[in-house]
Amino acid sequence: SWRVVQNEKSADMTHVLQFPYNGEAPGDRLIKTEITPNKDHFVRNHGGVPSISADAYTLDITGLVKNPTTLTLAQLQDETLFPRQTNTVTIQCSGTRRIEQIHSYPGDGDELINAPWGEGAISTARWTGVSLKKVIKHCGGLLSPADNLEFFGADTYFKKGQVYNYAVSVPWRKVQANEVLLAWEMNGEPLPRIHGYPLRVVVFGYIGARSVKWLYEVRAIKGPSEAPVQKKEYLYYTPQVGKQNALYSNGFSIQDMPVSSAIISPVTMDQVVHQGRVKVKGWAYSGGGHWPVRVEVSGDGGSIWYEVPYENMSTKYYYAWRLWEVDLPVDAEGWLELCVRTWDNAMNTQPTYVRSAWNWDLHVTSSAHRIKVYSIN
Ligand code: MTE
Ligand code: MO
Repeated sequence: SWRVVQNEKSADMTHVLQFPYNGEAPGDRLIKTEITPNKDHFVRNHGGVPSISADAYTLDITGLVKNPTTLTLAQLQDETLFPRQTNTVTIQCSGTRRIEQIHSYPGDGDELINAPWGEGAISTARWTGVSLKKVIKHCGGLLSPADNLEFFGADTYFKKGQVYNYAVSVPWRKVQANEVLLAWEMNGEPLPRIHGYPLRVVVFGYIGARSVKWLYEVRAIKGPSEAPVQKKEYLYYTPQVGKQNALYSNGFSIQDMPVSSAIISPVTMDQVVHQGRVKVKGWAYSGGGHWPVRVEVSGDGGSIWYEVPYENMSTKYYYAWRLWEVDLPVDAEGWLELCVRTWDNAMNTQPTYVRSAWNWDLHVTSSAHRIKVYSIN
């Protein structure tokens, strides 16, 4: 695994966990370009990195489909069978900015190690592959009562003394909307091994956990997957739930990612020397088929908000983040709290404080992002 990491990722990635390997791009490298270079795309792994030969690779379509089918990679790439599709899509881990929840209150701790992500568990790529909808159609469609598709990854992971393949599911209506891609290319290159070579799922606007890497089977089922990652992880609990009363049924399954944003530059504790202004930069994203339309930044902890000029926001894609920057007027000296909040096209915005959305598994830290800087005028 380390050889793969060294070959495929930038040498200075911030290692959020060493094993399984989890990393994010350091500092403002994350937002140098709206399409993240493959070497800087964050990595989230539950286990090791499988080594799969593209020549020997097959994808099994099983379960409640009319004609269960096995497809080679060459067949999936055959444009006489399936039209090829490229989409610019942001993948965001629901652990993004978890460190703020940990600082607010780490809770009782799950039996899992929750990776202490910063602002970088989100990245954007141009993914090329085939729409899963077309592949299911090729197999003659679903049989009643199938309403979900389960994805199996070739990596194994441990939970409570048992070994599982990574498996999750998405509802069929998500696939029908052409928002689920089976991708073999990332930014015009074959999928790097660490990102799921030779084939992965990319689910637009959903939590990253559904975008299964090293995909080897798609199974049509009734109801969501019973696999532990689907059923026991990525649940959103109320603030009253902790170790003593955490019933999985008290959490709901996280799917669409909400609107959120982060300041990437300056960083917390920076000394900002300015002439009544400070340059602030970051990202803004909304899942579920929404996109950011307005970013607002405040230099006083959120009393007065300044709109980021629209021309200072990067390209609008339906399924990707937007980078932004602004020269924020700041007339105070001393410690300042800079913060950002974003509105999406459905008029959703972010919770005000991290504590008001604290949850036991420390997922989806989407509150206004706040950093402290020292200002010298
Ligand atoms: N797929 C497999 N097979 N195994 C995994 O551990 N992690 C998921 C998802 N797909 C995972 C997986 C999670 S939680 C996220 S956030 C994304 O992959 C991250 O994708 P990336 O590593 O390409 O950035
Ligand atoms: Mo994730």
